[in-house]
Amino acid sequence: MKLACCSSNSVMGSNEMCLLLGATGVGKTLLLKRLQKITSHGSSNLEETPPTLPTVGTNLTDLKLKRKRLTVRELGGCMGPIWPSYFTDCSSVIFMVDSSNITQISSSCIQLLSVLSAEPLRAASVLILFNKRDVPCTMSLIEMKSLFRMDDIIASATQPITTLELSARSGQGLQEVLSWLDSTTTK
Ligand SMILES: Nc1nc2c(ncn2[C@@H]2O[C@H](COP(=O)(O)OP(=O)(O)O)[C@@H](O)[C@H]2O)c(=O)[nH]1
Ligand SMILES: [Mg+2]
Repeated sequence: MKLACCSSNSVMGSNEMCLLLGATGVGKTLLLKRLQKITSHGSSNLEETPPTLPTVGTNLTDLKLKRKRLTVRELGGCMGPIWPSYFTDCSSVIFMVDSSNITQISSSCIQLLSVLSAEPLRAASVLILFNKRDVPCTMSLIEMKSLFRMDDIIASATQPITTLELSARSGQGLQEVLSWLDSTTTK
């Protein structure tokens, strides 16, 4: 297990902060590794899937985007009860869902609703990622959004919400995630 790991070049406090939330095993750490590789090496060669360890504590990654620098803070799924202590001073939130794990949908939905109703996040930009699109027989985006009642969630949320399909393994959707991160504005 990886304990409270921070990337070595993290410059906490000086960058805009994005929180990366979601249940254990949805693919948060792999997403960060992919984004860091693309932004630091300009490489889109994603043939190999780097190994990930369960994140315990928080994992900070700095990204150099086209328009700005950004720090992404992954919070391990098992830290759910203390996620709110990280809600201040963040301008955007990525909430990740494993599209191949139907048993996680209701708990993910409850976690998402509690994130969206948190006062410090009422003006944050929110990206909901349906990951693991490469796994055979996953539900379609339309089916996932329907199970989450996403239209109702978006209509009642105070935040601007974007939804995207992703495969952190194959790379599908990674460029869209980078574009979204680059386009969010600071509170
Ligand atoms: N098939 C597939 N596996 C993935 C994908 N994203 C992550 N994984 C795998 O899911 C497992 C958990 O990933 P990890 O990034 O550690 O999840 P985290 O707990 O949310 O940080 C690892 O074995 C990853 O390789 C994906 O898009 N497709
Ligand atoms: Mg992790």
